[in-house]
Amino acid sequence: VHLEADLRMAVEQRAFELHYQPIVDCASGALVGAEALIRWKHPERGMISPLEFIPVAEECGLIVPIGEWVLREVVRQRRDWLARGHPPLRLTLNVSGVQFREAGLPELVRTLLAEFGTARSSLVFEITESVLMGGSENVEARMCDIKEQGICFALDDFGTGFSSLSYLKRFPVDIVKIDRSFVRDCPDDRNDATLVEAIINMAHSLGLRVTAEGVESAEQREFLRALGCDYLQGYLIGKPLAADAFEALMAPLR
Ligand code: G
Ligand code: G
Ligand code: MN
Ligand code: NA
Repeated sequence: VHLEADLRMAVEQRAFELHYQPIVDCASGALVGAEALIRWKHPERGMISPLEFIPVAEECGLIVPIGEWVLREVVRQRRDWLARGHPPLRLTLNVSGVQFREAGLPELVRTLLAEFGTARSSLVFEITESVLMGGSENVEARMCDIKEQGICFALDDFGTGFSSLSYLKRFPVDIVKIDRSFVRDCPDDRNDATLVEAIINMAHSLGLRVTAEGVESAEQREFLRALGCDYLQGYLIGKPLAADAFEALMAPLR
């Protein structure tokens, strides 16, 4: 009930942190990136999951300042890691539909990239299919505007929504993230295994890269490797980690 009021205060006090979940190259196992995932440090309730507060934030508009904070924080974090000699990883962040449609987003991206001197092709915006569904002309123009600044787009939770193949063709998406509900029962469940194979082949034939989410077993990893999946993410690879713990993970790569 008081979530919205608490959230408003959290925005003012910057009571959020980002955790980073590693993403590896499927063929080599090399660390290539991380997904930034927001956490809310609530004074009484402890860490609150985004599943609980992002829908509230979208409802009341607070997602705009929160999303701006996430973007700024990712860009700042990337610069600091590079300055400390860590490898140039590709950082991905979730962009909500409300934030994506905000008039000021392309300008914000421009400002932050200039301010932090971020190299091209180092950031990925994860959007869901629902974002592509409203007003296609505007959506496409906006994606192009943002992509011109070197940012890539990944289609998150692929397979769970309307998953129209025409979206993949029509919009300038670079990466498809196969939802973890399809990966979970692979390779034993033949239906899921067939679907995952079909998504990978279709994405590749359209020139897109594929990230499998929710990879939890070595068997799943080998299955995905055999299918030529590009990137892996999931508890087998690593859980989301606080920034300093993630930095420790990168240290041997320096
Ligand atoms: O990390 P976790 O499993 O708790 O994330 C739950 C959900 O919250 C995921 O669907 C994820 O996409 C979403 N999420 C995590 N971080 C962010 C964020 O910074 N912005 C938005 N809009 N969604 C996020
Ligand atoms: O919707 P999105 O893909 O952004 O959701 C990411 C969420 O998935 C994160 O909250 C993260 O904690 C969760 N997650 C990441 N890897 C795994 C995994 O291997 N298994 C399960 N069950 N959840 C995962
Ligand atoms: Mn995501
Ligand atoms: Na997802």
